Amino acid sequence: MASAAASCLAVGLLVVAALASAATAQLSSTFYATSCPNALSTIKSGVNAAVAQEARMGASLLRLHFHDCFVQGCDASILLAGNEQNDGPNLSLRGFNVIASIKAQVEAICPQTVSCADILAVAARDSVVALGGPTWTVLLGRRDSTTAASSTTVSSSLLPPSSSLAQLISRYGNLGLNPTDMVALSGGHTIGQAHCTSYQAHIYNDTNINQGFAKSLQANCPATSGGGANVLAPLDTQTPTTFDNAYYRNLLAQKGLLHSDQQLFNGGSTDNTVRNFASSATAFASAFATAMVKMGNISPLTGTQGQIRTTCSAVNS
Ligand code: HEM
Ligand SMILES: *[C@@H]1O[C@H](CO)[C@@H](O)[C@H](O)[C@H]1NC(C)=O
Ligand SMILES: CC(=O)N[C@H]1CO[C@H](CO)[C@@H](O)[C@@H]1O
Repeated sequence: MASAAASCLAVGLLVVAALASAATAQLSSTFYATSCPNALSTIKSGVNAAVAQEARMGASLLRLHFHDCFVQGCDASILLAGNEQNDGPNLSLRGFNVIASIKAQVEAICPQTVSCADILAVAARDSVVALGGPTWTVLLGRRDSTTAASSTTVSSSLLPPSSSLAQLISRYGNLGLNPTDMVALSGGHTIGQAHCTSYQAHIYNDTNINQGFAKSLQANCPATSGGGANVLAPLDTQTPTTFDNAYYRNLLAQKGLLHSDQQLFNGGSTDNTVRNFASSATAFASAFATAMVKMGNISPLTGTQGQIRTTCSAVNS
């Protein structure tokens, strides 16, 4: 009796949950459990090999998933050659070959089963773990788009590093991510590198920057327009290949590399969240994991929508 009542209740709850989320995701952690039980271990091996060869690749793979989700939803449109990859805000995306190689290995064991969008989501998680960060359960079942986003969609979806706090809060808010999620996800900048052109204005023109830090960056990044095109600096100057909370301590010291980074700690509404993540590695780890799952839920294609691409860089012919 009790168990019948319980399962009745469970079915009732399932129906309510299904109705409530009908317009959003229908993702599940066990999506490939029977159709491709070795999918996740195959992706993990590929990521670990790539990160062992070059630690920065972990940052590049995390960024690919972020860009994918912010532009037209997590549908691997970012991987379609040509369009999105060549738009301004995508400046310097990398890791396409690593994803292509992982996809080929997954196709070899389970043809046309595992989407490129899911590979990106799992690779982002495995990259963070490989660099010492938190883990989380990745929800799966995304399908791949059959169209790339237009360049106007890309520009309006991704924000430039000159963005203000209000612009950041608003853009994330439109995608269902609250200011705490926004501050947590920005902690992705605890790894990886940026080009001089991305932080030039901040180190020459902003006043909310540590002067010694600004001077040391200016030594390699000239103020001239288009200058230092190939110059890179770490987004987290302390520990650029470790996924930790040093990014937030940098912000407290006015050592954010990008104007948009320092906006999170500049006398505004997110200051306390930055202080919290700077002093508590576990608070950051838990907020980051939560926010990554939310980001991974942005407008996925599910069911019979889209397709499972056989090659991530091209729509199936
Ligand atoms: C909307 C706010 C954001 C802005 C304005 C922003 C901006 C940037 C810029 C300008 C770069 C450097 C590009 C270059 O100069 O080559 C960069 C790199 C990076 N971003 Fe963001 N980003 C944002 C959010 C995020 C989020 C949410 C994540 C991940 C959760 C992320 C992860 C990364 C990583 C890992 C890199 C380094 C990539 C590499 O070394 O290859 N970013 N970002
Ligand atoms: C600094 O600001 C001035 C005035 O707005 C502008 O002309 C110049 O290009 C900026 N410098 C950099 C490096 O962005
Ligand atoms: C990897 C990639 O396609 N990067 C492009 C991003 O956008 C810039 C500016 O349009 C291009 O120069 C890059 O080639």
